[in-house]
This record gives sequence, C-alpha cells and structure tokens, in this order.
Amino acid sequence: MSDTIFALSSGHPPAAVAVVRLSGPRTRFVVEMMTGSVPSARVAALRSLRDPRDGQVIDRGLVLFLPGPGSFTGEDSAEFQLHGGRAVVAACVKALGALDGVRVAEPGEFTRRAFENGKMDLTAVEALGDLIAAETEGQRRQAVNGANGAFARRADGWRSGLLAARAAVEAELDFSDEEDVPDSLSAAAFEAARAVLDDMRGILADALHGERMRDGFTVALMGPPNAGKSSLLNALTRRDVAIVTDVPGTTRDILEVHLDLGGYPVTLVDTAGLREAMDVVEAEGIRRGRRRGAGADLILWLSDTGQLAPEDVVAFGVPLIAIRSKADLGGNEDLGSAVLSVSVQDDASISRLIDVIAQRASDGMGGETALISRERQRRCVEDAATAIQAALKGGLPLEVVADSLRRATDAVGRLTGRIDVEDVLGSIFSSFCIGK
Ligand SMILES: Nc1nc2c(ncn2[C@@H]2O[C@H](COP(=O)(O)OP(=O)(O)OP(=O)(O)O)[C@@H](O)[C@H]2O)c(=O)[nH]1
Ligand SMILES: [Mg+2]
Repeated sequence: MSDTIFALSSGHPPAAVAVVRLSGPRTRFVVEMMTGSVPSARVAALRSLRDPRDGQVIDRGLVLFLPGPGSFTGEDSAEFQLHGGRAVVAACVKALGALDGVRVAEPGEFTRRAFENGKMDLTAVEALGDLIAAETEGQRRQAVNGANGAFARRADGWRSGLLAARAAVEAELDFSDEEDVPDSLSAAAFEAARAVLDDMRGILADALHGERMRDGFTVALMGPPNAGKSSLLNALTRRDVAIVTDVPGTTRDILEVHLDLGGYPVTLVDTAGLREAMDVVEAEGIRRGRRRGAGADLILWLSDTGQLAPEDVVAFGVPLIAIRSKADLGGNEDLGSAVLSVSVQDDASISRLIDVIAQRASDGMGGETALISRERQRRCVEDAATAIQAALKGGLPLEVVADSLRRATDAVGRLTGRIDVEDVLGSIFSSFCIGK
C-alpha cells in the first residue's frame, strides 16, 4: 500500500484561497479525522477543519472528496479549499503531517501516480508540465492539446497498428509449415506498418514547429561593434535592458529577453559585436555570441552601412535579415529591398521590424498545433519510423521483419511510457483464435 500524500497545490500564501490536495489509501480516514465525516463524492461541502490532536478549529472551508479510480491520480483523493493565510496553511499542513501513513508529496508525485495508475501517458504528463509553464497563447494551445491526450491517442493508434503487424508476421513464422495460415498474413502486416509509418512522417514534419513553440523562437542580434544591436534590443522590448554606449565593444555577455509576439514566444538575444577581440573577456563574449547565433532560428544582421553579413556568419545556415541601423543619420541611398532600414528614433521602423519578426516566428511555429513538442518525443518517433522502414525494405527473412517491428513498438512504448511484452501475446491470441 502506498503512502497517502498531501501538498499545497495553489500558489504561495498569502492568497485569497489555498487548495490543499491529498491522495492515497488513507484519504477517507484523513477527511474524517479533519472534518468529522466524508462528504458525498464530488460534492463540495462547507466544513470546519480541526486539528485531530486537540480538536481546535483550524479554519472553515470547502471539502471535496474525489473517489478513485475516477480521480486525477486514480486513487481516493480530496481537496481542502481554505483561506490562503500563511498560518492557516501551516496549521493544516502540520495537522496532516501528524497523521499516521500520511506525508508531504514529492514534486510531481500526484502526476506520477496518475501516470502509474494509467490515467495519463508520458506525452500527456509532459504536456501538463508545459501547460503550467505556458506563457503565450500558442504555447497554451499546444500544451492543452497534448494534456488532453491528443498525442497519446495517436500513439495508441500506432501501437495497435504495429502490434497487429507483428502478430501477423509472428503467426506466419510460427505456423509456416502448416497450410492453414496463408502468406497474405504478412502482406496485411506490411500494409498496417506502412500506414503507421506514413502517419509518423506527417507528425515528424511538424516536430520543429512544436519544439520551437515550447522552447521559443530565438532571434540573435549580430553585427559589428557599435552597430546599435543593444539599442535595438531596448527598442524592441521597450525596456532599458542592455547597456548602450558609443564605446565599441560595450556588450560582452549574452543578454536574453523573452517576448510574446502575437502569441508566439520569441527570445531576443543581444551579442557582442564581431571584430578582432581586444582582450580575453571580449574574445570569450564573441565566441559565445557566435555560438548562440549559430543555434538561433533567425539572425538580424545589423550594420549602419547596410553591409551584408560576412561569409562565416552566412555559413551558420541560419536565416538572416540584413538591417541598416541608425537610418536617421542619413545615408539615404537605396540599398534594395534585401536590407531593412531601422532607427531606434523612428517608432514606425521598429513596428515594421516587429511585424517581420512576428511573421517569421509564425512561419516557424504556426499552422496546425504540432503534437511533438520535445526532442525526447521526436527521438522516439524517429526511432520507430526508422525501424518500420527497415521492416518494410522487402526481401528480408520474416525473423528480421519481426525484430524490426518489435523495435518500432518499443520506441512507441518509450514515447508513451508503456512497454509491455504481454501486449503482443495478447494481440496474437485475441485476433487469431488459433485454438492450439
Ligand atoms: N542616431 C542613432 N544612434 C544610434 C541608433 N542606434 C544606436 N545608436 C547609437 O550607437 C551607439 C552604439 O550603440 P549600441 O546599441 O551600444 O551598439 P552595439 O551594437 O550594441 O555595440 P557593441 O555592444 O559595442 O557591439 C550608441 O551611441 C547609440 O546611442 C540609432 O538608431 N540612431
Ligand atoms: Mg551592445
């Protein structure tokens, strides 16, 4: 029997209301000890909460009893909704902790129990974490989709397709000497595996969109010293974030600012101006700046002459936008549409630049809500797709095909956190009625 766990599930006190949640086999007992009796399932009851040790009233609040397996964790659970004062919460926590078999929950333990009790798979667990961390509308939309099990359902479909394919191949293997199992079984297996592979490829195509939505679309400000990179960072964020001086080589450390551009999370990165460094500190700053630029989703290349980025920066392979900075200082010659003119003294030019960045961010993250939002998930799906591809190569012994399909199922199992060897046996027995 597991412990009964509890935790303050709402934010830090003081607050108007605090929610203390508990889950585990002793939940009924705890609710009875604290409030006198267990209210009807899923009906809020106004009760006095008492410290079982001395009978003193701690507070008066709402009590909810949520019986398993229909609860979030799958176990008997309860919630106390109290006044969110520090002392109220402290007294409640102290009283709960004094009860036998009851302890404070570890981080993520409620969700972990939900996972272990089969209430949610790993992709939903990850999405739930993302939903709580979501800062922009796009991130929220993506996370709520995953938390509601959209990815899990898709992965379940893959799993049954692959299990059916394996069952067919393995049945043909087992009974290849006998006449009652036709060759067409493995043909059907290939068809099922092919359908899964096509679906996986579609989802992998959107994976980068999903990962960017979660991690943010990174825009690096790069260019020669004094080009106005830090000034532009301040103008884009409308805050005095970076130090600006007319001394070339002002910025040395990397500066990052997170923005919400039209629901898309954008990270702006200010970097040290690129030149022959004057000292080791600047050299390290430049090295870091170049590394961030190489890993960015977009580079804004600034120079007050409208010069294009040098070869070694182009070689990063990151999309570039050339910007002629300090456009207010004259230099009105036409640099062509490839170069954007911007001045921090001209709000309209800043707004135009924001629109351009937002458009790029939306191109990189928009469209349908992506299911894959993490590298871990992408790796699992890629592994599965590679294994299916190997199985479908043709002309292979059935043993090899079966082994590739097994690797594909394992990869899907790692994706969802469900790996079970009994599964394939179950599928074989249920769909073939072999009767031997
Ligand atoms: N007139 C005018 N001056 C600007 C503009 N943008 C920046 N400056 C000035 O240019 C100088 C350098 O600006 P910074 O923003 O520090 O340039 P930086 O590219 O960050 O320079 P480093 O950090 O040294 O690489 C400062 O004196 C700014 O005030 C602009 O749009 N118009
Ligand atoms: Mg700077």
